[in-house]
Amino acid sequence: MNPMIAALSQGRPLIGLWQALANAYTAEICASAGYDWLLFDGEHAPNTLQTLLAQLQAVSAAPVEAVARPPIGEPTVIKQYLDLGFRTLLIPMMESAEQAARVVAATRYPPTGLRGVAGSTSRASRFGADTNYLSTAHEHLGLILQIESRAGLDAIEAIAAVEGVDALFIGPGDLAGALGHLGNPRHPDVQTTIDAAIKRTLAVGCPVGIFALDAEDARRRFAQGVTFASVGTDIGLLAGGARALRRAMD
Ligand code: 3PY
Ligand code: MG
Repeated sequence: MNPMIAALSQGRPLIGLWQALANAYTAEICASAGYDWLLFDGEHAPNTLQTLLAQLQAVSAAPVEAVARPPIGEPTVIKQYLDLGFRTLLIPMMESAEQAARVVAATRYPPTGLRGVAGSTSRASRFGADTNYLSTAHEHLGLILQIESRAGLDAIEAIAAVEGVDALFIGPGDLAGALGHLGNPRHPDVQTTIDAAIKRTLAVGCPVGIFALDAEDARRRFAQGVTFASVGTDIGLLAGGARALRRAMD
């Protein structure tokens, strides 16, 4: 089983750090900091398959789950991420059970799904050294779908019920925009909507995670039953540290 999904099913809180610098060296630093998972962002960070590969290689020796977010939940992109060796994916902007089923199918080989077959040229199969890869790949995958729009909110139960969906993840940034509070995820309307989304996801027995706004927000969300939260970003740490040091010299 996928170790992150196994830990989530035991309800162990998993603390994550967002990786948006698109850089293997900084990813290696973050991988040594004790987080449970790192999110490599192909949606909003300037990543290519090559930069994602370098980051995955840089963290491979560390006891941290490398989660990747493709820019879109399309089969062509998903197979490239899986072939690189990412086994846990976070898919943005999920809005219906049909869409979720298509994403699940994109991660499974035929006859259950429609993932293309790279065979021994994929890093995921250790270049053919894992001779069972084609028949066992699905056992190691973790699939987390993002809820971050009104349509996504409406479909929480339906999306969570799709076989192969392991967890849902709330995106407060996009959700704030969708609810008319662009740039203000702390707005009370956004916060109460998130409270309800968490409750509804847990009520159908599905683990739920969130992009927490800060450590305090993460603690509050864990107390509500969220089992995985990113608590900051590499960019935030670098920018915050750089600005604070400069201010200290005023
Ligand atoms: C959001 O907040 O919209 C996300 O996708 C998490 O970064
Ligand atoms: Mg988003």
